[in-house]
Amino acid sequence: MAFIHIPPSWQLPESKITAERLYFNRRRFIKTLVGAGIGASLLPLAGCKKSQAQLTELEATYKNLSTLEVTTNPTFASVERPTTDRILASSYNNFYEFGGTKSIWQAAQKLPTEDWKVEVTGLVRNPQTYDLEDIQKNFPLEERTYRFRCVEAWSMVLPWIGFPMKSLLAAVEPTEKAKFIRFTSFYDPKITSGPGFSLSTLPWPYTESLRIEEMANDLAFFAVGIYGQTLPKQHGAPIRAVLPWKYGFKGAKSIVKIEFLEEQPATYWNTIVPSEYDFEANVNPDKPHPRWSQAREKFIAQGPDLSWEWKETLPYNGYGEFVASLYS
Ligand SMILES: Nc1nc2c(c(=O)[nH]1)N[C@H]1C(S)=C(S)[C@@H](COP(=O)(O)O)O[C@H]1N2
Ligand SMILES: [Mo]
Repeated sequence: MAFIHIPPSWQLPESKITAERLYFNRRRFIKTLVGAGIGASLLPLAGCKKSQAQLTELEATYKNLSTLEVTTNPTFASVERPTTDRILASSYNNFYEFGGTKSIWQAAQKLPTEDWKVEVTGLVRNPQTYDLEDIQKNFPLEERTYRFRCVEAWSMVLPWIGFPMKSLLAAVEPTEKAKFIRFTSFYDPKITSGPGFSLSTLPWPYTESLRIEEMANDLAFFAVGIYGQTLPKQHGAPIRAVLPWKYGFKGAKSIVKIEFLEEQPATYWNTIVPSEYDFEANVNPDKPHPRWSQAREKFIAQGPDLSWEWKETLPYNGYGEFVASLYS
């Protein structure tokens, strides 16, 4: 195996240094992930025409979804760009539990979503375990059309259905000690076969985290649906995080656990390559990724075959009026 230079710990900023991160970064991860992870193959499907058989199979992934009758939140009824065609959004995904390419929609159908439960635990006065019925009963659903920006410099506009994270805060009442929230995604090595390389060395399960103040922001959203129906598995059924001012990787899919913590936890991509995926991960056109510019994005809107239009990337993905004060 080729040797890849890993900077010694004294070259990393102090804040990045924990025993766990050093262990993962230096001993195992970077050598398999640089060149194989996020961003390695932008738009690998470009130029590929979907066959009729593929289109039929893709549409079959919507067959068992339920229709959700919800009202649109008028503040988020639309953005200045067209909504991405459903067929594109559901066939161009990141979900490393089911593969390291954008074409995981077939593999993701193995995700078992029956009897799903979400445990809400940690520093809260009122811990809960919700099933999906409880969620619908406790949290009125609404539709919000949000811009979506992946750290790999592609973007979409997606019509999510769900509820604001601040409603969950009100329901479980975090204690004064709670400073961070951590989302944990479904993981079962018998089912989530991973991206096909270094499965046992990746920091599964996928986790992501926010500061409590970020979770309390009006934009932070749990999605249980998209395009008027429950989420197809490839989008992270049955419940996932949507944080439109941050890069897409902060939006953990298929959440099974939500924990309130005192300390900032390690998270999946930040553990693997901290120099490329910082904890905050706010969309920022002026801060290039070490391997590419973030000034522009490939906006993916019209299908069924993949194509895009270059657009300028906006600070906070266009949501500065809602979130900039969190970072001043
Ligand atoms: N559990 C889990 N959540 C995840 C990912 C993942 O690989 N696993 N990928 C992230 C990334 S990089 C992006 S861009 C979005 C993609 O969401 P979408 O496929 O629904 O568009 O999911 C995020 N959430
Ligand atoms: Mo992403």
